[in-house]
Amino acid sequence: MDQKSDLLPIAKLYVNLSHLIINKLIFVFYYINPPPSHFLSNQSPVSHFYYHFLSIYRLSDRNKTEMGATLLSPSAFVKLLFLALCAIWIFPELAQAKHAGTTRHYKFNIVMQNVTRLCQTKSILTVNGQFPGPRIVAREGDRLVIKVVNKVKYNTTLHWHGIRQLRSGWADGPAYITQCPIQTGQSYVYNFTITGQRGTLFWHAHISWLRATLYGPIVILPKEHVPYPFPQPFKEVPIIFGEWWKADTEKIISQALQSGGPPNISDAFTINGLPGPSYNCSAKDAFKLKVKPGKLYLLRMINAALNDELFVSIANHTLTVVETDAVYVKPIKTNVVLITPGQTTNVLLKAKSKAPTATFAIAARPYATGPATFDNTTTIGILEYEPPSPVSKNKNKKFPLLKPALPKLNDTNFAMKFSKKIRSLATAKFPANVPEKVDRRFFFTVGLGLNPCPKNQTCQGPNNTKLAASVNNVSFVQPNVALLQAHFFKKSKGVYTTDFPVNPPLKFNYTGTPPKKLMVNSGTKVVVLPFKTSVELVMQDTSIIGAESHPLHLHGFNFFVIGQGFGNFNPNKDPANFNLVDPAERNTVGVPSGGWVAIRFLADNPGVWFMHCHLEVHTSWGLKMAWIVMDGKRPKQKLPPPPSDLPKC
Ligand SMILES: [Cu+2]
Repeated sequence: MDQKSDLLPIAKLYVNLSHLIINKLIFVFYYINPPPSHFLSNQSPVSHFYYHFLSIYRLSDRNKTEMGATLLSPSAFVKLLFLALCAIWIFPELAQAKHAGTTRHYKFNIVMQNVTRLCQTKSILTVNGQFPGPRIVAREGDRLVIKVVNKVKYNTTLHWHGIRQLRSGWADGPAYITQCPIQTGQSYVYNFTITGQRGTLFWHAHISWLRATLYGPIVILPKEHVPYPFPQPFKEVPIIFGEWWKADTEKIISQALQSGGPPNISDAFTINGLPGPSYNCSAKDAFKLKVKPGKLYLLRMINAALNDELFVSIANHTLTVVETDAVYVKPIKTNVVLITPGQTTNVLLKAKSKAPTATFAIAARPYATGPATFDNTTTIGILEYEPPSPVSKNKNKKFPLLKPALPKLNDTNFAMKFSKKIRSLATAKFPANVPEKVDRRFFFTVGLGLNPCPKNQTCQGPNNTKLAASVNNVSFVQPNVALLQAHFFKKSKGVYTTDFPVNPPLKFNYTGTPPKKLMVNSGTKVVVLPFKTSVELVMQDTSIIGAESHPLHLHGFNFFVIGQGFGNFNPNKDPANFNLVDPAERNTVGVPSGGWVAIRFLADNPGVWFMHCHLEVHTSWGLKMAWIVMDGKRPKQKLPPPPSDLPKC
């Protein structure tokens, strides 16, 4: 044997080790210290390793990680790194061997953590003690393997909001829909591949109201060497909006469901977990975005609030929307973005060419249309310019904070106009594959309703009733086992029925004076679709109890928003105006308050797919249903069996 073949296995080991470490770390550091754009978009081996080394050096320097990646001691780390770099230097062809996608491993420990906001310390559910939770960073085509260990007293699940989950429905996450919850002390590995998606999404708990604090961003970068269809930003920053209660949110929703009245409203909104200076004791608890003059920033906005759509604006700056729900859109210049819970919006922010003598509020407050009271406060983050040179005579001077004008709280006209502006790129590279023919048409009313008060109880809904919500007047009853298991193992009897109504059971003037009969029906009903059914669905808001905008979220698919309007949908006139050319492609759409929206999707993903209002209070009241998409004939059109660690109920 010659020396080289003797060395080869060792070198391979080093290469593998270095790749493992480097792949993990580059993503940790991408955001802490973004590389000049060419490092990620057009990597030469030299720039690649220069940046990796920089990242790793900084990491051992700070001894801090965002991903829960295991850290070695600095000295062991440097040794390992040295060996890894040597191996790559000796066998560069090994380092450059490309594969289809990387597998990225994460460990998410669900643990309690004390957090202080608004002068009050509270024990909240977190992932790895972080709030907001850790960022997942991957590329299109990568596989994610996320081990979730439940170390809290609540049973929980996590959902990867907006991920298509092609033939991986067991990893979708909504409790009692695709899985039983992960019980205390148990774990579950979510394993799925990101196919055909790039942009911003997020993960959140999907049981009861646990997502109030259990959430974090998912950043999907394009495949290597694939540029954005917009100028390369200097830096990318996730901006995740949340909603904060001083009290225990689990108690709030359980009391509300018990009494039948509306749940208590939140005490604050947050930007990256921080409420900002408009709230008591929060002047220092503000998110700060530091920018350099003249540079371009990509803000990855996510609305993870429980119950409120949000208007967002930055004082004296224009934003350009370039992507929604992980789909590129035709660029839209705007001063205000509307973002519903469940939606994500990437915007470009061009910093002014000279550092101004002011700071600028990043402000968000609700767009609210419903009959109930809501949290009408404003959260503020601060946009600051870094002086061009390190020494500045203004360093200690306090600049004024300029605030943006936001639309009025119930500005439905703004909401409709903004929603209509969002269009797919519809180019050869990024086509809008709108289903042209339609196999099945559905018309769903969505809105509020009432349940009778149980005997021997007084209820806090209107006229001693309990508030409820429904789709086609069916208020969804959560089963005791997961629908997907019942479906897959053909044990649906007693779990669900397949008679979900295709049309409203009662026709009425949906947006006019509501009918006298306001009581909802209850049941666990689903719609069954053969594989590759092309679906057209019109969702119509009702004025029962009160008209309201409902952000409807569909799991497992993106849909095309082909039409929307005020009043009642007219099946004879409105389809003529449907946009089948460049409609928005999304996973969450606001059903306009007192209006309707029409969507199309191709049911090409076998499994059980939840569809629900992303205002959590409405989901709690029953504004949810499920689609069952059957297997196709070919092996690659079938849902594989569940993983062995699928939680048991
Ligand atoms: Cu709703």
